[in-house]
Amino acid sequence: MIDPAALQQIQSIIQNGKRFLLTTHVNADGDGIGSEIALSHHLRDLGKEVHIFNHNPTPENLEFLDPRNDLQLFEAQKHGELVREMDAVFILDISDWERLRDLGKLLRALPVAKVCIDHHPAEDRMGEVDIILPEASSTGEIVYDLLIKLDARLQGKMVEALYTAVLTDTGSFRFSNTNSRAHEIAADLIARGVKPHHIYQEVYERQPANKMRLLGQILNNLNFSKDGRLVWFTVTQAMLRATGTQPRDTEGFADFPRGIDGVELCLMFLETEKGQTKISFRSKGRIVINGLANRFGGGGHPYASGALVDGPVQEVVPRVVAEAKEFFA
Ligand SMILES: [Mn+2]
Repeated sequence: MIDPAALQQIQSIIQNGKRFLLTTHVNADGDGIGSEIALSHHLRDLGKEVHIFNHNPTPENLEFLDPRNDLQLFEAQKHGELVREMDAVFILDISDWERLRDLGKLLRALPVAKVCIDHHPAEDRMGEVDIILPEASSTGEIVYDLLIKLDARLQGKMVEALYTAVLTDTGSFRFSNTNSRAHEIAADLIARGVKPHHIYQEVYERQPANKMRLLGQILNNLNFSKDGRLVWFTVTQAMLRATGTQPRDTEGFADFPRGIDGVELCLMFLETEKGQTKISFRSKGRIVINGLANRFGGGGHPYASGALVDGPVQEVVPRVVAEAKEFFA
């Protein structure tokens, strides 16, 4: 439930502002991008000027949401001045300044109205208005509720974007965050014109063959422990080079081994270009793992978390696996 006072504040921020900036976390996903697109359409319907700045190029499977190329790659040099001219900022699907990189630094110091909408358990206070609802399936769910309350005209790309947000963040309505609200919203969006098979094809059935080859290698080399309840794998830069893939192609891979009977916890270790280790923690729902992610400087949801650790995979993997094993005691 969106707090009525927060809703009123947002209404006045929108009413009083002319130029709006929208952003989301690094490695923007369907939820972040879907939320940006939906909200941007509403603001434009009201005659507002909208700029959407992200930190990475839009993943190919989400490009269908942005036929006009509204999503821009933020460059501090090029866009700094424009950002300073904004009347208000919407920060979506993230409540951590660090994960807004250079743009975060700039925004944090900027004396403009900031609205943060997120469903991750929050660390920082981000804006004048923070709508942080960890019980929501997705940021898309909160943005949908907000847009309904704002009497937005929900149609076209807006409904596709919201559907994509809920669909992707619930793992196609499979994960533990899938709630009745997510289904109700999906049903309403379908009634408003979304074609589920169309969205599914765009999001999930246009993957590059190279990505599947990389996945094949990974599935062939899974490591098991604790009687098959703990599974982990490593993706090295060498594997990416050999298959002609990018780090972003590993999106969703951490969820694959969940399909194996008996698996309770899956860890994916991704070697970054700079030699750090990016960890994805996925639990099937018995073990709460954001505490484990916290120990390595990360965070997230109880059953889906992440961390970025300074240190090479060879060193980080054994350390994290050893600590993960303690969760099975
Ligand atoms: Mn999300």
